[in-house]
Amino acid sequence: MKLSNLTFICLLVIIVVSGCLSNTEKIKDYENETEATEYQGIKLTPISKQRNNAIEGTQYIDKESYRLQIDGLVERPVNLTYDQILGYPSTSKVVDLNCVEGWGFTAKWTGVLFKTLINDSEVSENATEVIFYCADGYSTSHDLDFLMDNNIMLAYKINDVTLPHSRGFPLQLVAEDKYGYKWAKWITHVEVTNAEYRGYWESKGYSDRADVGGPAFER
Ligand SMILES: Nc1nc2c(c(=O)[nH]1)N[C@H]1C(S)=C(S)[C@@H](COP(=O)(O)O)O[C@H]1N2
Ligand SMILES: [Mo]
Repeated sequence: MKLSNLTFICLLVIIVVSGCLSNTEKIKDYENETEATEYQGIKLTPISKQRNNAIEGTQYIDKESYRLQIDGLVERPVNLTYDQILGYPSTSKVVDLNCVEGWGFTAKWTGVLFKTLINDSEVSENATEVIFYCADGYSTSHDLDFLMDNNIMLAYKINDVTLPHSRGFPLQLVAEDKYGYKWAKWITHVEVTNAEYRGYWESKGYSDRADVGGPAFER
């Protein structure tokens, strides 16, 4: 009896400890990176003061097994590793994120321009729209011209630190001048198309244009 009690307690301890270990593994974000407080004279919102919300909570994407799939109306579909993405020329810019619900923040974003990322794939002549699919089942879309003409980037750093898991690691779209729901996080798949598409919130009635300052709802 005593022995089996001891066995039971040991098992319990093992389960609890292993649970804790895998948890700390999960929540590990950037290390040895210093957060920027301002950039080019613009004061940045500290990451700890930035809000965020997501339909299914934080997604934990493994850096090693991660692949970004780019396909649809392109000559050469590709599957990029995290390191390949970081290998492209990087760009930094201060951009405000404005959620349609009224909150927002100012951050320095660092990443790769969409047009740079898509260049090797060669977009087809008839393409008009780009869909961003995310690890949590979320999706949103943008006009191809919007992404190309406004130097829209996919960010892997915020305020000089690697995008935390809670914030969309490895990639968040910096959809400048569009409401927050157009800023796809945890992007896994980019599809180029010429079909109409309505993303997660857009299909529920939120504006597909989503211009900051414009109407929230629009059919
Ligand atoms: N994959 C995914 N991306 C998402 C969302 C989501 O639920 N899932 N929410 C969107 C909304 S409504 C907002 S306001 C921003 C918030 O981004 P943040 O974490 O940088 O604050 O993420 C957007 N991107
Ligand atoms: Mo939002």
